[in-house]
Amino acid sequence: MTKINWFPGHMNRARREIGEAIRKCDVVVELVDARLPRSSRNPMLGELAREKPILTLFTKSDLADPVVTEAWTRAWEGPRPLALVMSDRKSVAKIPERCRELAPHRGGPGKTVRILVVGIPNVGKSTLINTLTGKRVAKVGDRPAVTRRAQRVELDHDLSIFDSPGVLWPRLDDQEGARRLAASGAVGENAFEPVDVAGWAVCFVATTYPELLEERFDLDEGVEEILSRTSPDPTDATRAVLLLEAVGRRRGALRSGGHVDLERAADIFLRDLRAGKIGPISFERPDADPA
Ligand SMILES: Nc1nc2c(ncn2[C@@H]2O[C@H](COP(=O)(O)OP(=O)(O)OP(=O)(O)O)[C@@H](O)[C@H]2O)c(=O)[nH]1
Ligand SMILES: [Mg+2]
Repeated sequence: MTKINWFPGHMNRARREIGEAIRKCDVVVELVDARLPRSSRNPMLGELAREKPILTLFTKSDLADPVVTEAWTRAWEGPRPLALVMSDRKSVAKIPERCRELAPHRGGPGKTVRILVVGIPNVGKSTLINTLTGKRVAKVGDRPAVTRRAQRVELDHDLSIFDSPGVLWPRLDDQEGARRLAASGAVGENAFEPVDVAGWAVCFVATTYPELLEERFDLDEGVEEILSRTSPDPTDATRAVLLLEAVGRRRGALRSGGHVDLERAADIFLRDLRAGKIGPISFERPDADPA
């Protein structure tokens, strides 16, 4: 397994800039990916935010397993997180009230509750800001935007939001979390081997959500069958290869001689997984060993 080694550039500068932005706000809105709340959380946010209240939002909850998301919101320390879809106006409409509750000393004339949105790359920060403001203030799919001078946009007479989010870095100290991040789409494409990450992910889906995998790819050889004759040992790649081959064969990802093109099969699988086409899938559970 090739090591995933990725870091958003200029981390120290990002850390300083976010520290400054946090000082100018009243509520920090922290975005984590509902599919992997543990690994998509920034390890230093608590320290950076110090005494400022943090409202956690689980983004992309349309892509996560709702039962697991519910368990996560109950197990979370601090104010109960909201599980949302960032592009959905009704979904994000609950945020202002929660922010007002978290900053009761603010809200009078000249004392708007100032909200700062923070989170790791690709978690949905720009989408949320645009949905909340009803404007296209932040570029969706854009790369880290901390360098732009942050402006505040009024959300209401007593509430405002910075139009530039704070881009945080995820935890990459453990390789299993890094693999989950890569599978979810949070890690730059050049930092990992797609066949490694897709191989891990297809084994995870096969063991955790076998019926979703069978249905999406209409697998002629049952997933159970492949699982029963291969080892779950992650150092043995047989299971991953057989599953990716089954996916690739179904999608016509073949090379001359009828061999499956594993790289193409990996791309197909990861694209479907990230778009939610396989079904709602959570990569982490609150009760599992902290990884
Ligand atoms: N399915 C789903 N997709 C989402 C959701 N929120 C954001 N996205 C998608 O995720 C991708 C990244 O969204 P952005 O809003 O650009 O993320 P960001 O946090 O601003 O990313 P950076 O600027 O790179 O740090 C886009 O393709 C969005 O359409 C959500 O709740 N559900
Ligand atoms: Mg953005």
